[in-house]
Amino acid sequence: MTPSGPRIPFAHPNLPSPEDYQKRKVALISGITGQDGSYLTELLLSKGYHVHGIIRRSSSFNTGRLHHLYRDQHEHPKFILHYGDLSDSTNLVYIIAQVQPTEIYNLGAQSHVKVSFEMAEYTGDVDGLGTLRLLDAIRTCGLEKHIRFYQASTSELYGKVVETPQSETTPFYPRSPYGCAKLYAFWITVNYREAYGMYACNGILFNHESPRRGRTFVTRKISRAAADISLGKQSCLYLGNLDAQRDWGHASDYVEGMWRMLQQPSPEDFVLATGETHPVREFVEKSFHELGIEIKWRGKGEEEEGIDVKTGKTIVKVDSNYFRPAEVDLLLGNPAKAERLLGWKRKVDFDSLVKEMVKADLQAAKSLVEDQN
Ligand code: NDP
Ligand code: GDR
Repeated sequence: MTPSGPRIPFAHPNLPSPEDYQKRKVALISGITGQDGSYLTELLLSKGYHVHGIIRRSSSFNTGRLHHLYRDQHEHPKFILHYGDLSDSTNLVYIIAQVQPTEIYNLGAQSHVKVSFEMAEYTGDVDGLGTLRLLDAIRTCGLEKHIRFYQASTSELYGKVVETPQSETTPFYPRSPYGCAKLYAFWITVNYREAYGMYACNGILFNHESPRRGRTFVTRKISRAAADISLGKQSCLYLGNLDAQRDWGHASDYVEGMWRMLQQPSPEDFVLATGETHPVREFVEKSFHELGIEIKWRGKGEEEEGIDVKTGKTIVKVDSNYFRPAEVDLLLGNPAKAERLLGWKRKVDFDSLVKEMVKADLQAAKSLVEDQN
């Protein structure tokens, strides 16, 4: 017996074959207002896609990262935003039925690991069950053979170090409610691929950053603070674990990999990473160095601080409030499969990433100072 599942309240009565349907190139992005959503939108618009995004209703402005792309839909009918939420199944069904996308990129998530310890149930609901809701919405619309689905999986699945470098075959051992929710999302994506023949892929992406990175993630927190400290607008940067090591790439490279995953003859899961790892401490040193400030470290553990060599002032301090109940000590990815099968390779290296982020934050901080004068 072939499993078929619920049928078909909304599906188009004259649905073309999956091959003909795919020719339309219509993308739907959850999490479009986030860092990756904005770079992916740029990429897909440049490739001639119609791009639809799901945005959350908010009392304050949350579309800043799309500002340079968005025009009123009367002027720019190729880019349309819809109100929605990964916790609202009916809304997801409605959007998919209306948009009839050829590709869905599920980037929406409560994506902050530390926050997930404080909002564990919510994170499980949105990051874990939210993925199920989207997959089921596709089936409810009768489009499971027509839509290609990308799931934003993460190197946080590896968590506790079992082996390095981490690849598609490394066992998972998540270390946070976020990692556990994303583990469910990973497997439900695999399960729907196997159970219903859906074209559904997991991109297991290692950390990727940019000037558009959220301000509470460590790289952006550092680049902003370094800029502000160099201008005398802030005196000290407070951080948690300086010894955690991450495989940091640039978001613009990684969205290219997401797109490539959905252009293959058959769906598979892929790691995207740089193959290099660096401690948080090095990101701090390099950021200040870009601004002509050299740091020397003094003390250990919770007492550690970074001193400006020239002035003798403390400009970095450890604050244990930023430690996590369980930490992921080391991430180092092996992108060999993506390089071989997708022809993907990161373009931006670690030093260029730090430079770009610090430069952008310095410029922003300077123009704010000018505005205030
Ligand atoms: P961001 O935190 O910048 O963006 C998250 C997006 O999800 C925002 O658009 C946010 O909307 C939206 N969102 C949050 N909650 C909901 C909800 N309940 N319903 C619908 N949308 C929601 O993340 P990134 O762009 O950095 O990451 C994109 C995805 O990739 C995430 O799923 C993340 O977990 C994953 N990932 C990220 C990596 C990275 O290094 N950046 C690495 C590996 C995976 P709003 O703007 O309104 O808050
Ligand atoms: P991460 O990113 O948890 O890897 O998740 P984050 O930048 O938050 O932390 C990286 C490492 O830096 C240490 N750290 C601090 N982190 C923050 N945020 N603030 C601090 O003050 C601080 N001090 C030290 C952390 O302990 C950690 O070890 C990101 C998110 O984008 C996830 O959504 C994504 O899945 C993973 O990357 C891959």
